[in-house]
Amino acid sequence: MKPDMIQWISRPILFCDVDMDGNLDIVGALIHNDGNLPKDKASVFWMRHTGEDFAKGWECYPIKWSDGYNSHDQWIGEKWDHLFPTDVDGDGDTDLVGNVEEHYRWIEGEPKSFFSVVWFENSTR
Ligand SMILES: [Ca+2]
Ligand SMILES: [Ca+2]
Ligand SMILES: [Ca+2]
Repeated sequence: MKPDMIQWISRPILFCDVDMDGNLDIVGALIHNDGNLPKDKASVFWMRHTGEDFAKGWECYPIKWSDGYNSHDQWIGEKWDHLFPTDVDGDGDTDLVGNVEEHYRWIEGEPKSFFSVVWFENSTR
């Protein structure tokens, strides 16, 4: 069973050896559900494979917690589209690059849309 922090609708999911221990891990991201992605959900997460039983040998870590914004609308909220593993800073470990959309947030009475490209530096080493 998935840890509670990632029990939500998933978006990008990919295998990547985040901690370079020779075991492929899983990184992924979640999406809002009708504008809601609760603060207790990891909007971007890392599931580390411990190398033990494939069905049970997983530890789950948040890379980014949800911002908890709740618009109550279908297509509005924190929506991760892509994650791409690559060594952005050239230090030998694999970082993550992702993009996220947040549509029509109401800020000071005006609808605003945000499209962001985000780099998550790998700090496991
Ligand atoms: Ca690993
Ligand atoms: Ca790196
Ligand atoms: Ca690093």
